[in-house]
Order: sequence, then C-alpha cells, then structure tokens
Amino acid sequence: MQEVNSKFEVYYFPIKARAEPIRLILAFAKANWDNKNVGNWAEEKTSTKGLLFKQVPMLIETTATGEENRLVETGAIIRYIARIFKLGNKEVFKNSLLDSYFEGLYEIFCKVISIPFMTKEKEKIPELIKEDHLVKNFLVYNEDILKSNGSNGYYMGNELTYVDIVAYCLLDNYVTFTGLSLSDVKGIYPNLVKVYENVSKNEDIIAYKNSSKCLA
Ligand SMILES: N[C@@H](CCC(=O)N[C@@H](CS)C(=O)NCC(=O)O)C(=O)O
Repeated sequence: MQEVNSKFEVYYFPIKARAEPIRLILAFAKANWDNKNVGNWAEEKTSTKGLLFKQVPMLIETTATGEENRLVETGAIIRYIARIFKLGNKEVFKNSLLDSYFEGLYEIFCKVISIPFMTKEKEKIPELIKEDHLVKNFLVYNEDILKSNGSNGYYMGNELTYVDIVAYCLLDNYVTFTGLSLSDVKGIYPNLVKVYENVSKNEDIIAYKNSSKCLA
C-alpha cells in the first residue's frame, strides 16, 4: 500500500449514507483520517469553504507540508483516494474500467439510500428496494461482471480494489433496508455476496467496523 502522509477528514452528517464508502476506503487504505461532523447545516452550508455545490460529503486533506485540499462529489473523492493509495489498477484502461464499474454501482447505491428518505410509508421500503427496476437490473449486471472475472469475489484480478469496497457498502445497505439476510441475498446475487465476504475478512475493514469512527 502506498505511503501517504496526509491527514484526511470526512466532512458529512453524523450518519453512514453517502459518506460510508469514503470512510471504508480510507480505512482499507490505512489512511490517517477522522470524521468531521456537520453541526449546524443551515449555517455551515453557506459559510464552509470548498463546498462547491453546497452539499456534502467533502474530503479535507491536510498534507505533510500543511497545505489543505478540499474535494466534493463522492465519485471524485473516491477516485482521488484510490489514485493516491493505489487501490485501482496500474494500467490506464483497466483503471478506467474500474471507474465504469464504480459508476454503475454508485447509481444503485444512490437509489438504495434515497428510497428510505423519499418514502413516507416506512413498511413499504423493503419491497420498494427489492422491486426497483434499476436496482434489480444493475445488481444482475454486476453479477455478470463478476462472472466474467471468474466468480472469485473480486471485480478485477484476484485482489481487492476500491470497487470491491463500494460493492460491499452497497450490499450492506441493501441488506439493511430490505431486511433480507446475507444467505437470502446469496441465493439471488451469489457473486456479489462473495465480494461482500472477501471485504468482510479484511483486517482494516474489521478494525474500522469495531471502532468508534463507524457510525450507527
Ligand atoms: N452529487 C453529490 C450529491 C451529494 C448530496 O446529495 N449530498 C446531500 C447529503 S447525502 C446533501 O448535502 N444534502 C444537503 C443539502 O443539499 O442541503 C455526491 O454524489 O456527492
């Protein structure tokens, strides 16, 4: 893993949601990082430096020489971390293919985390997610991608990349919001569950999940 001497802060609401894949990837990268929670959003939305679109998450990096970098947009943040910690692929095309996988996963991720916020009838959330066409189709397409890599529980080659961590986070949300067990999901999306299992075994992910940085 690449040595990076920066300190990172994940500026977001004190919940998992959209910041969680960023937190997981920083943990997997063994980065020096912490949460920086939004306090008074109405005030911070307009007064906080670097919030280009007045939305969070934002990554705040303080480099070893004291320079500060602020980055918004989840995809840009994740790709930046993946690039500096080398969590993608050395070959330019293969790395861009990983970016395509990421974009497809992020599309479903956004849908899965937004349905519970948009639905008034909370008891309908599990079915709405399970039956959502975009979610269903894209999960099947991800099964195909994983089959084409030999059904080994990795998106590319035979080691974890940042995309596997994002898929793990997506599946975590899918299981939480549908109420399905992992073995139920294994019957429908076996290759995605293999990715989930591979990421779950990673010691840095385990340490993060057991730490106080991991929010409820
Ligand atoms: N395209 C952005 C969307 C960010 C976004 O929707 N952030 C929400 C929280 S999940 C937000 O800041 N909401 C508060 C607001 O818009 O005032 C990304 O992918 O990071």
